[in-house]
Amino acid sequence: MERTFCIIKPDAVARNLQGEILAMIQAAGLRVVAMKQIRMTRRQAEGFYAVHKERPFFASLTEYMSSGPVVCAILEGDKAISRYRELMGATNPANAAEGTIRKKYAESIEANSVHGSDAPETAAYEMSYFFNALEITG
Ligand code: FUP
Repeated sequence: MERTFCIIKPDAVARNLQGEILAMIQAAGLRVVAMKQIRMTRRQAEGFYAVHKERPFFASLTEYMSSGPVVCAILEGDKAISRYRELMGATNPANAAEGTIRKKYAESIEANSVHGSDAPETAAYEMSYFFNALEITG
């Protein structure tokens, strides 16, 4: 069993798509073991994306991620990290495969509807950034 961290981003929450995206995640066999809807401050978004702070898109990305509410969740399952990445699709929706969340819902490379951890180390950091032990159920 493996856990990964997921965000349903502001563009998707603004379009009331939380339920449809969670349905795709659950249909893929991933289980939700923690979940909440929050709105990040600019500073909190900068901390979350600290790994990208030298990238040209950092300012725009952190402004966007703090522009409205998001749903944060921890997903559990066999090979959860790679299975959820596959379900999300490519970062740029123009390159995302049919049947993926980004192909179906993403608006642009920035407003791309969902986030998912890319490795066990980033998953651990991201889960602990948003959830404490009491908020994670077995
Ligand atoms: P991903 O893991 O698919 O979310 O993609 P990255 O970690 O490469 O990028 C993180 C986020 O930065 C993306 F979800 C959207 C944003 N981004 C841009 O806004 N412009 C880019 O050129 C690349 C990424």
